[in-house]
Amino acid sequence: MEKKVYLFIFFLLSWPAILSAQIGRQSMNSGWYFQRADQEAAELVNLPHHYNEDAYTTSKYFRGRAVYSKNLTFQLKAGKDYELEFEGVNSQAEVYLNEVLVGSHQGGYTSFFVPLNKALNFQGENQLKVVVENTNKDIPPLNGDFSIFGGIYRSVWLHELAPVHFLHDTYGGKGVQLVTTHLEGGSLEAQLNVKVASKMKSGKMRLAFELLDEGQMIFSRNYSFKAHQGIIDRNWDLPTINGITLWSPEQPKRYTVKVRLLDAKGEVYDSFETKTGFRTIAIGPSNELILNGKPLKLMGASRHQDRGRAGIALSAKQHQQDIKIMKEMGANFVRLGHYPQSSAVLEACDALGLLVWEEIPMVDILGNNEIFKENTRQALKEMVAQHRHHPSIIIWGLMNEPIIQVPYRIKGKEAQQAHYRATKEFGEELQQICKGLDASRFTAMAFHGSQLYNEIGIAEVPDIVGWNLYQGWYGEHMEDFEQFIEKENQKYPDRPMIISEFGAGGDRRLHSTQAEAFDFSIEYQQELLAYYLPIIQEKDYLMGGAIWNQFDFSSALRQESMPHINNKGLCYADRSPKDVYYLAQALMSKEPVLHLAVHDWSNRVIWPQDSVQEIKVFSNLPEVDLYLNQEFVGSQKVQGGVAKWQLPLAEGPQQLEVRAEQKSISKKAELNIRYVKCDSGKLPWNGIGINAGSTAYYHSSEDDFAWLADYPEQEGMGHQGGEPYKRGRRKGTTAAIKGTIHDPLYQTKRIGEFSYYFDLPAGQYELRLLFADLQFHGPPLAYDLHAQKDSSGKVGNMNVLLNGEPLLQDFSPSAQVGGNFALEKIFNVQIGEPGLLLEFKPNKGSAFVNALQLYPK
Ligand code: GCB
Repeated sequence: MEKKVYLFIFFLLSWPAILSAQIGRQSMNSGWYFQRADQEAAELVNLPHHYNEDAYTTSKYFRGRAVYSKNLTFQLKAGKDYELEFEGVNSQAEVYLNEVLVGSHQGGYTSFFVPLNKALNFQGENQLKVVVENTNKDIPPLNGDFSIFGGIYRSVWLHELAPVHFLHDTYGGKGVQLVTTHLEGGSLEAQLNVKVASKMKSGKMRLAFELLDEGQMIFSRNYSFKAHQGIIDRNWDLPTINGITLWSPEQPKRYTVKVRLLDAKGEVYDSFETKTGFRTIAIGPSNELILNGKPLKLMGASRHQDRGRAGIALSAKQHQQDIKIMKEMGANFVRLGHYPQSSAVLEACDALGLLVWEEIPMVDILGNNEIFKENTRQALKEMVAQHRHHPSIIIWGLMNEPIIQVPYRIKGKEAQQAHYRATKEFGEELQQICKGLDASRFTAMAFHGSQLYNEIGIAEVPDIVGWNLYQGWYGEHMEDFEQFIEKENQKYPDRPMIISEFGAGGDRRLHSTQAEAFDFSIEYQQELLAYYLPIIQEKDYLMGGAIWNQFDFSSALRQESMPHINNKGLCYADRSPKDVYYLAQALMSKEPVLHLAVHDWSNRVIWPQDSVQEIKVFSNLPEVDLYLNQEFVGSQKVQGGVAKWQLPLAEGPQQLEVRAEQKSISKKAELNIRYVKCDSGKLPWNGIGINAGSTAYYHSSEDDFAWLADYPEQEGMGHQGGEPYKRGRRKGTTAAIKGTIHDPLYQTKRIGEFSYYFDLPAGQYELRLLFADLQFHGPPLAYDLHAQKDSSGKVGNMNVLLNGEPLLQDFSPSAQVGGNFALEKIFNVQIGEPGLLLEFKPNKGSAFVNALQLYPK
């Protein structure tokens, strides 16, 4: 209880604003020579730039050194001071001017300044060289589920400094801060803090402060001070400013702050201008967020900073677009996982009205040494200094799942315990540093669903405990989620709690009428979020939740259905929404939402057994009506954002329409249905494919071929015997399959002794059998198993018979190509009546097949 009272009082105070410099700044983004250490020739590039295209194709992407160089071509004025501002270089940088080291920086997500004068040549050429490294030995994060793209991936600016100018602090925070000391109703009390560097020995200076509302000045003041050589630190209490409209997600009201630095004659030396907003935050009696005196449930998603092939080298417009997509979804909250992001992101959150949790990249494990710790402290100090003026930020994140890697990296119980203690102690230190810098916001840490965080006491450290919970995904049962949070609330009723992550993978190529965890079907992702979201909204004791993740993102080390991509996004990497985006919208937005969730799977090539398809509508309207081919199907009440129909569908194009009479709105979509059957005497439309060992359909736009789920024989088609290959409770593997782009097709297989039958008309067919041994992990053995002894004991072999005749004998895919490698066998087969029977018979181990495909010739 004590803690809550403390929070309430402290956070009622508002936040400081720091204003950004506007004059004397030139872009340095164009025309850099770039060379990666492993490449022979330099190439000309523009910034933002990154050097890890390979993060999309290999987990062994380049981690190392690259050099960027360019000539400074600006007109330099003698007597002036110059400095460079780097908005972000991943992960460390050394800056050389004319071969003299003029600055360096550790940490890839915050900005830094480099003074140039000590090596500047005012007469001749100035060669600038930036040596970049994306290795992270002692720089957070040591580990993490995202790619560490190297490069100068945010903008670079050259600043020309006046003899008297605003001075940024050691951590890159700007030299002007407007700190709110009290805010009640529309009355603002604030302090203006200014740091100035002066080369002038004496002289009267004036500071002109203005606050503007839509271009109209609503407040102005002049403050005088005496210049002297060196650093001048001054604070002024502003008189109360009345009539302030508070900033909130619904009304992200911003004011323009202008501060100019002038001499007695009125000459302007430096100026700052920025947009800012005023709001209060507190934690209420039920641990809810109180914004401007009113409770507000935080609902939204997390966002990583990369975008498809552009990686992390993005324009301000691209960053803004992401925030716009989230705002349009109805989110009022974004977690910037797992590092400080571009100022363009935060400006967009200020402008559009999204509350922000921003965090430092202390992810997965603490580097228990002084260099790592110092780099982490620095990341925190820089994040707070550089972004504290954004009204959107309400939470500073200190650690994400900080002990998850301990069991894998630290051997021995005692050593592990010591590491847990060190992590807690360091957590306490970060908490203290953060509060010392900015007591006007909350701190949070995000924990994976382990009780260890409670046991080692680190859960007591931050103001808010974030839980990253994946019951029903990594964990077995979805329902365990509710149990987990209920228990936490019972045990720690005074602890503010937020669901900092929850989600499931979704791959538009995979669809299932029996969706299950780790099939990566679009349908399972929808089911999981349809379960979690309403619970998070309903539980009063939860401060809110952030879906993991708004966008599919790059994670070079991750494998799964789309190797190197984490596909838990509500949107694809190209930012187009998955249907599930509209579920989130239905549950978050105040605008009417009506969406037919059929866009991710509009071309359905399916078994006749699946002729009754579940059609879902995502909506926030109470009741919706469905029409099929202009005929009324029925009305449904919307529950938890979803209305569902089991709809028998005929073959061919089907026109769906959903209407919400209450709002007179409607949405239309077309579904194309094709049934694959071979008992009718006619040839299937363009062949048959079976995704063996999986209940998911697979349809890739790469070759527009639709593979059916692996169903037992019925009406002349399907398998008999065998079973899906399982590891534990999951079907198939998540390991990447080499030699193919169709990983999901190969990631499951049917094993044992089994057959497939197709009641096809007599004729000529092309038969393709697709194999990848998911149980063998060694290199390929010699082709002929009789000649080469199998020493692994795991390499099996099988016979495959076609209508009783041998098709493949003593056949072992792993002997030929090793494990997890795609091997395709193609046959021209002539069949007579009665159809095509394929038998898979084990010789050693079990027989298997990953997919099979038949084309009429
Ligand atoms: C987590 C991590 C996040 C991962 C996510 C996942 O708990 O915090 O970085 O990306 O799980 O998708 O597994």
